[in-house]
Amino acid sequence: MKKVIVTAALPYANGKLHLGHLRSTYIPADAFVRYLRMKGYDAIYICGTDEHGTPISVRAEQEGKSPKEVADYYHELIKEDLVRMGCSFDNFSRTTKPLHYEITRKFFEKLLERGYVEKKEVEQLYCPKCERFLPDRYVEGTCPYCGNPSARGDICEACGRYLVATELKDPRCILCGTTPILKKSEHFFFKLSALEGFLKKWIQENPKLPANVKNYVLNWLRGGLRDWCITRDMKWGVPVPGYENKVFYVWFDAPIGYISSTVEWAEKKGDEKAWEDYWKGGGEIYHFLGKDNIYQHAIFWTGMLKAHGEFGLPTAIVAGEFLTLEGKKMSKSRGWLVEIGDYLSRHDPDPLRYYLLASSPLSKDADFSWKEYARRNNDELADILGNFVHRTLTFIYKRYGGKVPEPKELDERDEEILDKMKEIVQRFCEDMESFEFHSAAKRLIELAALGNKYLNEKEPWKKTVEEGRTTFYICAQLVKALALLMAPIMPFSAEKLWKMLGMEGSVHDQRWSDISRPVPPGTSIGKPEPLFRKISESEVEEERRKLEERSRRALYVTAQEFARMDIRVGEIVDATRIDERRVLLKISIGRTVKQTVAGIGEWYDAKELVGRQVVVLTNIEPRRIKGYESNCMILAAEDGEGLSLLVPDRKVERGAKVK
Ligand code: B3M
Ligand code: ZN
Repeated sequence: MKKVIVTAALPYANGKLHLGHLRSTYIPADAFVRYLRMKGYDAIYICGTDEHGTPISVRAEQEGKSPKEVADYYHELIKEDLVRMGCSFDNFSRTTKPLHYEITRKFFEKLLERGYVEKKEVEQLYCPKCERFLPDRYVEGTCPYCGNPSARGDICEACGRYLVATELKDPRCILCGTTPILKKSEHFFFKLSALEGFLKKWIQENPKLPANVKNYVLNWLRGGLRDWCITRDMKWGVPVPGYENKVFYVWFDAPIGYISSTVEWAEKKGDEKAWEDYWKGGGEIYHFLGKDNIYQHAIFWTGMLKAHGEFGLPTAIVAGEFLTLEGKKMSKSRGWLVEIGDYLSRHDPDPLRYYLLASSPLSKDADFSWKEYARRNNDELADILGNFVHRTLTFIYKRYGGKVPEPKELDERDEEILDKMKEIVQRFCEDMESFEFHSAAKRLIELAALGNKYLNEKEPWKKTVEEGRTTFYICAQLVKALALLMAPIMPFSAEKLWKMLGMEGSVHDQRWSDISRPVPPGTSIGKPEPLFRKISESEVEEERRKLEERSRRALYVTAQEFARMDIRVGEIVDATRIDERRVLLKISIGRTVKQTVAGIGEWYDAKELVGRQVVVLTNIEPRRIKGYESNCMILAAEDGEGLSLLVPDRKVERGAKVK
């Protein structure tokens, strides 16, 4: 049996997933693996959460939690959402498991041994105020390639380029806004430059690589490849052997997670070596991911696999482009998104799976709108597919005592319908194999529409029960084929239909090759029930209202939130410079022990500050900066000329509340 491994990008365990994730990655991968299983392949779906890197540690720092706590929380939520959406994972692991640490370390050692990794001393961005290196998301700046002003230290989300933090223009520390300095540190580099020729050829010549992926990568490759720094100076991550405060870069350990999740799957199965057939035994490897992950998979990961030497290379990398919501870019901070859990609290998974697959090719951007979603659900799923199934089954139920009738001799049209059915199934399979999921989803409706047309032509309701036998026999065959086509796309409804049709076993255990094996006459069907629920106009309005409200809420600071800020007028009683660059001032305010370390030394002289009244946020979470406690924040305005302290426009009582 052919071994196939299908992976979906490991979601960062730092937030809930939304419709965009489902569309680009998890639903297409699931439809694909379900399709392959029905082909009789030994296909497994492997995933897990990506729990390292600055995406998690930044979030943890902002919430005052440990990275592990954040990851524990989101791992469960993410897994539950995906499983409820029908994702049929064979294993869903975590990159914080000891097994993953061990496999990552071994992978690294192998690369070292084969000469693909070298140690270099390099200059890294360092925040003098926070006294720490600023890896990846700890620094923001302007992208040198596309000018996006909020590019991060490792990636520009606007142009998709992988960046090196030191090439950012106007970099700033995301914790305190300070301009970082360069500081030397020892790091490991993966020799990507040595693999440039190989990667170029591999991408050009890979017949299964979709065009969008190929084009992106070839375009990036034109700029040449630089060696890639795979370690970071921080605590959260897979430790680099032999160092205290150094971990692997998250994009080094995360894809190794595909392997460690497969190893875990084999161990759980009690067949420890079972994973090797997939990764080492010439199995096929399909990676599904969002378009912002193309570079890392096509270049870093493929390069790592090649350099390691013992594993197969990806058969294909399938990348889903972005999903907009009601025509606008989705945004967490602006509250413009629909979370999976929220969707599932009011709707079924299948219509969404169908919509996300059918709405546009995976290699093109798509839009989700509630109106269009309801239209597709109502017009296509309920009125065409559901309608044909329901007509057929209720007729059989009522007129034929709930048993699929014995056909009489088939006429030309009957034969033609069966041929067309096989042809549509054939096309469906071709679409699935070339990742044209939108086209495959349409075949489903095409087949149901054919059934409706056939019924309307035959008008069996105008005939006697006896005369209608052949027609309903043929319709039962179409219903069975529909259940099969639905299985990868709408797994829950497909199973429901399979049972209603009175078929044995699960629809998910069927094979495409069984398509022409007829539903035997005499098969007892169950009581027909509608497969799809219509979505009303008022529901659409309600969903839109919810969305608008969510984004309004995200925009505003509530009165309660504002009330939590204790802002007061205070008098500076002492100010001293504390760094040689004369930027940082340690300032004491009032007679209480409020003290802050502020980067205003460029604009204010320490001495002239003493005695002045300033506006202070007094209950900001205390931090240590340069070894000093900083437990309040002085407010200032910033413009092109620099900083200007906010001051009351007459002398007010010390401690006066600002509201
Ligand atoms: N966690 C990026 C993301 O969630 C990253 C994928 C890893 S796949 C190995 O967008
Ligand atoms: Zn800083």
